[in-house]
Amino acid sequence: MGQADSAFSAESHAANINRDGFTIIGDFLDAATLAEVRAGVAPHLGRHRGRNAFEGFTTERVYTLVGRGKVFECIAQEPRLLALIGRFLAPNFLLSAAQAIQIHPGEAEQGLHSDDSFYKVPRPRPPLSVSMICAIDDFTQENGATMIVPGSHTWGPVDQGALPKAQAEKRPVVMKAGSCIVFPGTLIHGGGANRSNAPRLAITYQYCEGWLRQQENFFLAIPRDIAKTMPPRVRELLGYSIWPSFMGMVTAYHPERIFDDDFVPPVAAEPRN
Ligand SMILES: O=C(O)CCC(=O)C(=O)O
Repeated sequence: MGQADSAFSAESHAANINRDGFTIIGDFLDAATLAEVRAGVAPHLGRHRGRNAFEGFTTERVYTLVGRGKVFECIAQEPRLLALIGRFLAPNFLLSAAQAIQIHPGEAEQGLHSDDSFYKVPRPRPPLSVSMICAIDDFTQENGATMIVPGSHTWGPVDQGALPKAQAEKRPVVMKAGSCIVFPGTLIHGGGANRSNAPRLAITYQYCEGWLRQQENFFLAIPRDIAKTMPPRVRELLGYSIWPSFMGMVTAYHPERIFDDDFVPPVAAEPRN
C-alpha cells in the first residue's frame, strides 16, 4: 500500500502533530492503491452535489467509503495510520467517518472549522478525534488543497473571536497524490477553493475515542452481510467492539456474536409483551 514500515516512525509523526498540529505521511498510498481508490470511487461520483455550504454546493461527497470495497477497508486499518492515531486516542478507538471528497472547479473555500467541535467539551483540551485526509489528486494552491491553521490545535474556543486570526494564519496543504495529512480533531482547517479547471479528489477517514458517538452510524449504513466479510480489525473500528467494561454490548453479548450463524437476538428469541 505504501513504503516499508521500517522507514516510518509514529513517534516522530506524533511529535510533529504535538508541535505543529499536523504531520504529512509522504508515501501513504502507492500508485497501484491510488488507481484502486480512483476506480472504487468513480461509480459513486456524478450523482449528488453538497446540500449546504459546509458540504459544498460544487463538491461531491461519497459517504460510508469504508463499506464500498476492499481497498477502503485496507486503508481504514492501515498499520502506520493506526499506530499514529494510537498515540492520541485510547485503545478501542473507533472509525467515526470515511468519505471521498471531490471539489469541483468554481467551489468556494469551506468555512474553517475543527473536526471534533460537535463534542461539546471546552477547549483547550486534548483531541477527541484524529483525522486523515489523503490526496488522490495532487493538492495544489489552485485546486482546493485543504487549508490548515498550524498551531491552532492548542487554541481556546473556536468562535467568532478566533476566526480572524485563523483566516490570517491559514495555509494550503500542497502535497502529491498518495500523501496524507494527519491532524487532531482540534486543528482548524477547511477545504480550499478550487480555482483550477479540474476536480480535486481526496479521501478522509476520521477516528474518535471509543466512548464517543461516531458521526456515521455504520451499523445501519453497512448491511450485516457486508460487515461479516470485513477483517476483524475493521469491524472493531466500525463499532463491533467493546469499550471496557461493557459499552457497545448487544443484550449482554459481545457485538461480534451477531455474525455467528446461530445467533438470534435475545429480544427476537424470547417472549415479548
Ligand atoms: O476536502 C478537504 O480538503 C477538507 C474537507 C473538510 O475539512 C470537511 O469537510 O470537514
